[in-house]
Amino acid sequence: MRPLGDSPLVRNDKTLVLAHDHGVEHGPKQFSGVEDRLDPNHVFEMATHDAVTALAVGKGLTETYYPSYKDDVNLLAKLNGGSDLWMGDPYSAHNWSVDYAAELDVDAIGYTIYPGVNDEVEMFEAFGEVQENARDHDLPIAMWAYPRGQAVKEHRSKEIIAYAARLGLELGSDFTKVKYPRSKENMAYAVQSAADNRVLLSGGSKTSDREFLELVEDCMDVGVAGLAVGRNVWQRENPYEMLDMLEEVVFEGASADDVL
Ligand code: FBP
Repeated sequence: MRPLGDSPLVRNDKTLVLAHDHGVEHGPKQFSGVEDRLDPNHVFEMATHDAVTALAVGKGLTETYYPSYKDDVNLLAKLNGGSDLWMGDPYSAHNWSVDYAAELDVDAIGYTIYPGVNDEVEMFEAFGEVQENARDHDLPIAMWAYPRGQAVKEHRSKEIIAYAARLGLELGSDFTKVKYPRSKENMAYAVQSAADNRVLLSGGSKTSDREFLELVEDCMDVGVAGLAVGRNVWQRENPYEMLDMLEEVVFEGASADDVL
């Protein structure tokens, strides 16, 4: 595993990224029932919870809100993204640079790739540049590895998620965020496929407390390095209660039963 020095992203060898790029990826409909969170201050405030080792947001939220939270929030700069209005082949447009993110004093870089899409070549090349630039600035980089495209019939299958995890190792990420491949055994295979790379579970749409915490427990059991979770935290009526429970399951090895 590439050492990360004293990166604030890691605590007891584990990581919890609060992902909040949904305003780009899915738009305001994601805030239905929790409209107060359309104000990003609420989510920056959540990211001050001890369980959160980094908050992943894009350029606009970083420029506008991060200056007020710099002392209390570690920021993971999500450099690319795309709206769900786009009807073409999946693509994630790069709209700010590592240099600019470093100027804004962020703690880490995040970048999506869609292996298998028609533009895979461009996405891999772009990731290569971003990765080297992140190294120049000594910033850890997290890859959102989401296989898509015509050859990907089932994007959460055992082999596809293991392939996504492996790509993180091969292309030089420090963390690789993958979707849950439908079983604990399949996740164990993804972790094994990633060898020394740190695999993060992508949270997914909001489920019950028990369902989500049992999923997290299963993933931690098989060697996942932590989570990059959005909706299962910030869409909750009481996100702080969930963060309290996640803190114990992710960093202290508690079970879902222990914390519920
Ligand atoms: P969630 O935990 O809410 O699933 O967030 C993780 C994430 O990767 C976000 O960073 C991103 O906005 C979203 O999932 C993409 O989800 P989808 O693949 O469903 O568009």
